[in-house]
Amino acid sequence: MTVNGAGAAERDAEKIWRALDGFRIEVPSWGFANTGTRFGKFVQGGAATTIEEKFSDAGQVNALTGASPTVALHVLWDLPGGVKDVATIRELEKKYGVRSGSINPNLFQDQEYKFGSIANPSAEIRGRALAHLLDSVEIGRALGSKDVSLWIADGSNYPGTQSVRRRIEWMVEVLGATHAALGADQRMLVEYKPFEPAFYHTDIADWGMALELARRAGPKAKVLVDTGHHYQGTNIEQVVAWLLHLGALGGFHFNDRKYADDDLTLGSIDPYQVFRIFHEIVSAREDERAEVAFMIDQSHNLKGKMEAMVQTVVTAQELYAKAALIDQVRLAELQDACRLVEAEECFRGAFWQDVRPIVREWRVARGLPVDPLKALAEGGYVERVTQERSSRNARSVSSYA
Ligand code: PSV
Ligand code: MN
Ligand code: MN
Repeated sequence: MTVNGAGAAERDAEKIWRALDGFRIEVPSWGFANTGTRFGKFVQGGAATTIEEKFSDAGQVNALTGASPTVALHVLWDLPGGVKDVATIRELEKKYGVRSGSINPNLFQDQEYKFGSIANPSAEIRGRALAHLLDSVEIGRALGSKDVSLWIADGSNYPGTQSVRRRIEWMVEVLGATHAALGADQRMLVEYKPFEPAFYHTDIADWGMALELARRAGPKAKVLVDTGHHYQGTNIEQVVAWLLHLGALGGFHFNDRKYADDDLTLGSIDPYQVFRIFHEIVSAREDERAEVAFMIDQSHNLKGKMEAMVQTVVTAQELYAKAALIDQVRLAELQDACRLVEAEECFRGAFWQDVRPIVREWRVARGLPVDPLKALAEGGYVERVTQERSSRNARSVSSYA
């Protein structure tokens, strides 16, 4: 394929191939485990219950899609022994051909975090939360993984029961100490969420709070945007544009939702929103884009875990390919001239284009299955692991929180 003298179709293909070659999205270990709602957990025969099974599943998703070479780990769920478990993880990385990605501390499950972790009024509990964060930094360093990804569930349920302002100071202190422990190649990502589990105030409720805490912590702290963590109607792509502008966007947790933090598969409800977010990334400067980690954060309660994950990665690739099709130069000209309808058509024309034939060609050229979901269905992996895992799944249900 050549750029010079190439027709529009060839230019489109070239753009898409380049975009796909550079596109990576991390899968979460917890996306392969049994999950449910706060009302109950639904057991799937093929769900992963051990860290080895999670690596095996992640390896399979990467083999089918070529786009997910790393798996996010949740410290308490995947490395209950802390740093001591690093050697096991290293073995699994070799065996299944996927590396450890972001390290997710767990500051929400322990009984002592009932009134908060890093914002708990008890200095002793804050100290233990910090110790867990420092362990997580150490795990990340030992595994050579770049990001320690923090979601802080702290908050309160009733007005007047906690001092919002003193809690800010406590968080600043702990996050500063965590930042100080980061290695040269490490970052910490600060995730926000408006509510749940807390229902009156959440200590890091939106991107402004996350940004300020990240800034106060230091230059290696960035903001993580989980697409499910906004009020309805929030213009998420505008948040993304601002964070890019400020050099503060560290990464994403992708999922979709209809109501709140539903953790549905990407693009299942509003693919146009994902396209709009990707447009902000694609139109950013190369150095800004390099800083943005794409991760999946989903909970597949009704769909098969493997099918849902492959479907998500494929959807992400297709929507990213669509965003790459936008003629950025032309769009900027139309925007500057305020030719509104033409600008809008230039933008959404890319969204409506069926990129799947080109994505299929790319898959073949890269030695990947032409249709990953079909290859999964025909490959026998799900049947095999269901047979191997079903008796254990029937007996015990792995914890999700
Ligand atoms: C919280 O809702 C969240 O999005 C955080 O990223 C957690 O780490 C993840 O879900 C798993 O509970
Ligand atoms: Mn998340
Ligand atoms: Mn969430």
